This record gives sequence, structure tokens and C-alpha cells, in this order.
Amino acid sequence: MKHDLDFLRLKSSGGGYSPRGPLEAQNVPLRVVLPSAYKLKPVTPKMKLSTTLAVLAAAAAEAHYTFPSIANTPDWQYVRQTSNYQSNGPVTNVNSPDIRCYQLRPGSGAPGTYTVAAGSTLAYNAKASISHPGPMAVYIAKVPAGQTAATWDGSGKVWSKIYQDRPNLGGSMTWPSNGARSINVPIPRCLQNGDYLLRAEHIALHSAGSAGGAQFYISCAQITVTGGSGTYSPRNQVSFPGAYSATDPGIMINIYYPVPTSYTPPGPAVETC
Ligand SMILES: [Cu+2]
Repeated sequence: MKHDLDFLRLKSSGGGYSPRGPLEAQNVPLRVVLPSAYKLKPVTPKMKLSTTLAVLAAAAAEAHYTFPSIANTPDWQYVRQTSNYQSNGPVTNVNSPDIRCYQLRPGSGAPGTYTVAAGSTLAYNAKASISHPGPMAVYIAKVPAGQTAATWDGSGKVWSKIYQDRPNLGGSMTWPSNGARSINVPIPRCLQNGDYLLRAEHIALHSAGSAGGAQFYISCAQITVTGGSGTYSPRNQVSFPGAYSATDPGIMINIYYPVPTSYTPPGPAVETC
């Protein structure tokens, strides 16, 4: 400590060491100061390294994304705020409760519930964009009697897949959602009227070669469906967690080499009217 201070004094004196300070009083030779000065030196490279890491972390975070809104509405107004609303980071454990709606505050809903007509198309917006390769899917679940879209937790085997995209196969595996800022979701015209949760899911597969490597980007919007024919009878409902396994062929997959010749999305088939 004392030596460090002496080093600073030495440095601030402009380089010329005058043997009048405490060092001389303790009869410590000048060369002893050097190791202590050396201790201070590594601070500079260390700071540079941490700065570099921070920049890299920021770059990685920028590559992630959220699904914070539907249609032309404010972020997190009709979509339940997700835990990654700042970090943009993914869910990687398919058995985690986060795999359902990735909620920042489980047990509380979004401020509003958005009314949408059955048979229309609803934009589910990504922020900033879907910057990783992988499949996009949308699931819907009808809110049970006695609850609302704002209060229901979405538990049980209640989710139906209503949207699923497919990769282009060939020289490489590419995805229609790559770079997209919005996904147009057809709201089935056969739905019953009432409140629903609408769950968007993008699975990033760029590092999915081993179990736990796939990244799930998820949101749940609160909607009220009107004008539906009511003839919808779901066949393949699933729960979250429960629908997926970490080793499902559509979740644990090397999309780069060898280039896959087919792709099986995880979860149930898309329901049709
Ligand atoms: Cu990312």
C-alpha cells in the first residue's frame, strides 16, 4: 500500500525521483518500488479486456430479440412483458416454466387485451428482428370460463398450434423468418368467440447441435376473438412445459453440416378449420 502510494508520487513527480520521501526514511532501495509499481500495471490490460468483453456481450445481446407487440400497438401493452425485455436473451430449458410465456411477472397479465376478428391476419412483431435461423410457430389457447386473458396462466394441455413455417432446403437450410420484423398470423375463422392467449415462438437453431443449445424466443399476447364460426374442435393440444423434449429432432439439430435434407418441427401438427 505504502509502496503503491510512493509509486504514484514517483510518477507524479515527472519521473525524477528525489530521495526525500518515506522510502528513504525506511531505507528501502529504489528497486523495491518497481515490483509494487508493477502490481499497478496489470490494471490497464485488465480494463481493456473487460471493455472488450462488454462490447462482445452487447453485440451478442443485439443478436437476440423479443416479440413485444401485436398489430400497431405499443410494446408490452397487449403482450405480457417477458423476462428478457431488456436482455433479449432466450429460454434454453424446454422444461422450464419460462417455456410457456417467459413472463417477467408470472401471475400478472398485460395491461390490455386486443380484439381481433376470426379469419383476419394479426401481425406479431419482433424487436429488433428475428436475427437467428430457425422455425417460427404460433400457438393459441382458449381462456377457460371464469377467467380472462389478463388473469389466466395458460396451464394445462390447452395449446393448439395454428402457425408453423418451413425451411428452404437445398445448398443450405434457410428460414422465411430470417431478418423479419413481423410475422403475419392467420387467426382461424372457426374459433369460438372469447378470450385467448396467443403464444409466439421462434426457435433459434444456430447452436442447436447439442441438447440445450436451441434458443427459444417466446411471448404471449392477450386477445379477444370476435366473429368466429365456433366450429373449431382442437385435436392436438399440448402443454408448456410438456410439449417439447430437448432431444426432439427439430430442437437438437445441426443445421449447417451435413445440411439436413428434411426438418421436423417440434410439437403438434398445425390445426386447421
Ligand atoms: Cu441471439
